[in-house]
This record gives sequence, structure tokens and C-alpha cells, in this order.
Amino acid sequence: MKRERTQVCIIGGGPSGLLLAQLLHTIGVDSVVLEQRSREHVLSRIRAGVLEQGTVSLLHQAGVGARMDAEGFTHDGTLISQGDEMFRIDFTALTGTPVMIYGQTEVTRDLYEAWDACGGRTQFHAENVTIHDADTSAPHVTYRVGDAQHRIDCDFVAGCDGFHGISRKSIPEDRRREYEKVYPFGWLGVLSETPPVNDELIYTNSDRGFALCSMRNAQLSRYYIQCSAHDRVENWPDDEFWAELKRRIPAQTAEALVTGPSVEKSIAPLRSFVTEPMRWGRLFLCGDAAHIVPPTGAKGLNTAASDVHYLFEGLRQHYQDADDEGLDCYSERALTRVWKAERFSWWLSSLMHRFPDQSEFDRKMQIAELDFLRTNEAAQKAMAQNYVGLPY
Ligand code: RFL
Ligand code: PHB
Repeated sequence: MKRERTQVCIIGGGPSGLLLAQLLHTIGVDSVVLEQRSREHVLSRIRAGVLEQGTVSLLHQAGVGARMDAEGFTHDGTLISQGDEMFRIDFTALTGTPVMIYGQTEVTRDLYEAWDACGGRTQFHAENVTIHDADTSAPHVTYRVGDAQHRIDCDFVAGCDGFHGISRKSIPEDRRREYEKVYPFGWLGVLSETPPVNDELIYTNSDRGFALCSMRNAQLSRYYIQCSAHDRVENWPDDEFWAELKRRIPAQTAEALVTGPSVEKSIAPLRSFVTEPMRWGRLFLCGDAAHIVPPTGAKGLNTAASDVHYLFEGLRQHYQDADDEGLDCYSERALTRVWKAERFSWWLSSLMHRFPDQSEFDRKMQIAELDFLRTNEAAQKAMAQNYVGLPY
């Protein structure tokens, strides 16, 4: 068994784990990142596109904001449509804050490059990662690479291994509580090397179901349509995807849409999930390991970032001031913000999708609420405040 020591053992080399590692590096705290997949696999996942200002600031704090500043798009608002009616929510006018369009793939790439540049250690292909003695003052983590067994002794374990990871499940069942809502549909997403149909995102509620027009850059568009929870990408050749998208978005937008071959196509299920608490002894959960939101509110990566902020502050206080207040309050602080993001994502998902069991009355409620949002500044302000991100 190969044995080593670090201060913080980070499980998961997605955005949460890498951002935490990079922030710890800025204060001289040593960490190791254990990732079960390859770097190429992690960087091939197409996920989030919208960053809150708090996430942007945290990336700057970690020293990885340069490419985002140069290549990302600042968006001052978003469009919402219902049928052929479209209206705009002006984030900057309503809240003073825009959002940043910069893909999670690029954020992760920037984090890996910065981590490499500072000599940070990532163990890819780490199999059978297991957390031991997290409820004692001397936890350790074991894992396997090929035939070699490894052991890392550490002060703390950060569980940043996403929804399917092992960290959450390492907390005994009688010490955690899980809350879950599974939505009866998914999102079919397509990435295409075509110019975005509009310079801001368009969220669409149509009689045929939800659609979203998003982007990555001036030549790379990201589109989504609501699909059945049991659907498969093979059922959606490109032509059928574009035809269905055009049926859902306003006619004038459909006319302007430039289509092309898809370069990625995937289906994501929609789920709301929270586990409480987010700490067990010296194990701290961050990001998707602790909570999932439906993508409608663009909150997943952003709540992962706010968790990392609270955990980093707790670890900084521990190492620099010998004060554990931040670590002791971590779970409560993170969850207070997480539940608000859960509420917003659930609300926007409920407003924008067609539900299989939706009655005509339910449909009228959606349309009335969308009209209220279109015409009421207080409602727009509440939506904008949540979308650009509640304060940390
Ligand atoms: P990740 O990204 O899942 O990374 C976890 C990492 O842990 C590894 N892992 C393990 N490593 C070692 N041992 C194990 N046993 C392990 N098990 C797993 C995994 O390989 C992986 O590399 O979690 P993290 O870092 O917490 O980041 C969370 C975000 O990825 C997620 O919340 C967002 O992508 C959600 N999301 C969005 N969030 C936003 O803020 N804005 C958006 O616009 C947005 N759009 C989206 C999204 C998610 C989507 N999908 C596909 C779920 C759009 C979509 C379609
Ligand atoms: C994306 O561009 O992938 C995206 C944007 C906004 C969302 C979800 C996903 O709400």
C-alpha cells in the first residue's frame, strides 16, 4: 500500500473539487484531487452555461478568471416567451447585476490548467475510493489505480464527487436525510457549430413543451427541448430536433434560426434533491454530491461554487486563525442558500414545462403567471434577483 499525507483530500475532479483545490492553494493549504475518470472524459461533458457574479468573483479569487473575462459574454437580461409572445427581464436594470455566459467545460479546463501550473496533484482513474474514519480526528482515504492500492491520510475530506459519487453515501443512513423530487420529463440538449439565434437566452413555454435557446460563443449554440423522461437520443435525428425546436419557439425566432449538424446530443433527467446535513465529522459535501437542481434556473454549478466559498472560508479560518466557527456553520450556511436555489429552480421549472398530468386549469395558471411576470416589475425583480444569484 502506497501511503501519503495531505491536508485536504478532495474526492472528485469536477468544478467543485478543482475550485476548492485552487482556492486552498492560494493560502498555502495542500490538497490532492482524486478523480475516477480521465481528464478527457471530464472535459467532454457539456453542462452549465450561465455563471452568477458570485461564481465569477470566486473564479477571479482563485486566479482563473482571465480567459473567462476575454471570451465570456456578459448578459444584461434574458427573454421569456409563451407562444409567439416574448418579453425581456432586464437583470442589470432590476438588480444592478448581469450574468456571465461561459461554459462549465471551459471553467473546468481553466481550473485544470491552473492546477497543473502550480504543481497540483490530480489522480485520474482513481477506483474504489473509500473514506475511512471521517467521524474521528484522523480520517483517511483509500483508492486503487490499476493494481496498486493507495492510502491518503488527511485532516479533512471534501466530497466533491457529484450526484453518483461515494461521499454522500459514506455518511451513515441514520445521520442524513434526503429530500427528492423527480420531474416527469427530461431535457434533450444539442450543441451545434452555428451562430446563436439571439444575443440573449430565450426560455420558452409552448403548448408542445419547454425549449431553451442558449449559447457558448459566437459560433457555438446550445439548444434544449423538453422530452419524455424515457426518451433516447437515437430517437432524435438532427432534422427532427430542429423541426421540433422551431415548433416551440416564437415564429420570428424560428425564422432566424440557423441549423447545422449537432456536435453533441444528450438527455438529462430533471431532479430536485437535497441531503442534510452537508457535513459528517471531517467530511464536507460540496456541489452535486449534496444537491441537484433541475437545470431551468441555471443554479447547479452556481450553488456548487457557493458551497466551495463557504467551505473554503471555514478551512481558511481553521488553518490561519485556529478557529472552527466556519467549519461548524458550513452545513447550515450552505443549505440556507441551497434551499433558496432549489425553490427558484422548482418554481421556474414548474412555470415553463408541460406536465403529463397537467389539467386545463393548471395550464391557465401558467399562462396567467407568465402574464403577471411580463407586466409586473416586482415579479420581474424577484425573478431577476434569484437568477443573477442571491448574496452569499
Ligand atoms: P460534477 O461536475 O458531477 O463532478 C463530480 C466529479 O466527481 C467524479 N466522481 C468521482 N471521483 C472519484 N471517485 C468517485 N467515486 C467518483 N464519483 C464521481 C466525477 O467523474 C466528476 O468528475 O459535480 P460538481 O463538481 O459538484 O459540479 C456540479 C455541476 O457539474 C452541475 O451542478 C452543473 O453542471 C448543473 N448544470 C448547470 N448549472 C449551472 O449553474 N448553470 C447552468 O446553466 C447549468 N446547466 C447543468 C446545466 C447540468 C446539466 N446536466 C447535464 C446535468 C445543464 C445540464 C444539461
Ligand atoms: C446552457 O447553456 O447549457 C444552459 C443555460 C441556461 C440554463 C440551463 C442550461 O438554465
